[in-house]
Amino acid sequence: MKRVAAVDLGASSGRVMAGTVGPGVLRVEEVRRFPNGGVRAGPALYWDILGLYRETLAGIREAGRLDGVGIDSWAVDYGLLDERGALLGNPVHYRDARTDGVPESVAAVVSARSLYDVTGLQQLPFNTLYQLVSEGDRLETASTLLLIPDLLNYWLTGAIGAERTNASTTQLYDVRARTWAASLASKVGIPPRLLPPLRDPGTVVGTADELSGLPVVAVGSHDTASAVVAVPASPGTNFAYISSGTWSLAGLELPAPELGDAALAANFTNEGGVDGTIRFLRNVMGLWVLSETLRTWSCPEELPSLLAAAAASPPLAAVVDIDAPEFLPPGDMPARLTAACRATGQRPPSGRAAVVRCIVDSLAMAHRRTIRTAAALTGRSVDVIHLVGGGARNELLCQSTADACGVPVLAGPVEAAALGNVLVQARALGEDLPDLAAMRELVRETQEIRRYEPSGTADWAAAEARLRG
Ligand code: ADP
Ligand code: LRH
Repeated sequence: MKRVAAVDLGASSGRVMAGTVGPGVLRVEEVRRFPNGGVRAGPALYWDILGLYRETLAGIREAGRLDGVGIDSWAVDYGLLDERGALLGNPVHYRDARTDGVPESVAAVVSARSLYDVTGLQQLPFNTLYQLVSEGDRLETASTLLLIPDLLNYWLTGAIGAERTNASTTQLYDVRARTWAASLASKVGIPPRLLPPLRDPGTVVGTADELSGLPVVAVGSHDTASAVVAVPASPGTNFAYISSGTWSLAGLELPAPELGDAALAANFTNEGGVDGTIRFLRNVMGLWVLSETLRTWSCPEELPSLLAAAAASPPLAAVVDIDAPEFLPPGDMPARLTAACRATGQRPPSGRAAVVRCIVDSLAMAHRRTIRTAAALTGRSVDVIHLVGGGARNELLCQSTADACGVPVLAGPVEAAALGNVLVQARALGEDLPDLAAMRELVRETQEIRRYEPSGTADWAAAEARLRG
């Protein structure tokens, strides 16, 4: 039996969970949860990285006796270290506007096709490559780049390295060779010396002096990689997954990257998973639009009652393309939804319940489009969708996703990323969990999962046509 702490830092909240793993046993309990999000200071949007480190340390100390700790977080963002190992500037939030226009300038140097050939990554304006290019001359004073979990691991242990699943989200990683794409980095003006040695999930990074020598284990440090470890898929099923939180990461698990022209045109990503798997998925804008709407209305605590009211409003009265770029930056989402409805000739939702219904329907519609495209691009069929993460608590979203996609949705676990983190640590520390199938079986046997059948009550195909205007 092992007892480990999983530090899971999401864009909306961070948590330290204590996990117990043994034969037939998988339990996680929340030790500490703390809010996370952007901090605007002057012209820039930052993360409160020192606050996150402080909360992480406090949570691990609160967890009691432990055999290890592992950290996962949202992807792409980083800190730069100087040659002394001190942090050069506060990590910038991926929703900051500093990369506006950068993808276009990079495209003039490296074509989208050759970028995709090497990295297999979805074009998102905030990919680490674009963020680094936007730093300009500042890169000259830096000696090392550390992604967020690697930065916290470094502060805990003094060890420098880049965990592979998160490295695969930078657009500086060669998805086939499984090395840094050093010549691509040079071509776009990023010094390859910044890129630290790669490490695999499941390796021990070092020990934390501040925590009485506790072993620190590299997990799938990209939160989505950890979440997909804990997708409770049964062997032999044709499953898709949606890791539903701030983003909806919707797609398939593949044994090898899919880098064809159609995948490039559909802007699908090939991220590296635990045990050499590939996550072939698209970033769908996610529950961010809903949480930002509630922030605009100053009523984040009213989420459950607003969802209940939305469930009682008519479905598909208005749907928008939730993946449109205007929904990426922070701001007044209800106003943006109104504009998007008008632009497609639809009557904008009136009243809060209708606005929430419009967001949930639009998100379910994007799930439909993305899962169907993933299936078509790979020639696979999808018989069931596993929806994990905070969105599994949203019954309206789960039911609407089953309805939109026309297949059952199995919702849960809610804390999938923490569970995947705990499982990979437990294996690294000697528990008998030989492969992903064994880990998923343990999740299936021990965690609460709820099934939603497609109800067939609304015409999603007609609404999809309307969305195009
Ligand atoms: P992240 O890891 O990206 O921060 P989470 O997986 O923690 O995201 O999911 C957060 C989302 O879960 C919230 O934005 C919210 O929409 C949803 N959520 C949390 N609690 C509830 C609840 N009680 N009912 C419905 N949805 C919820
Ligand atoms: C989800 C996530 C996602 C990334 C985004 C930046 O938390 O890691 O996989 O694309 O954050």
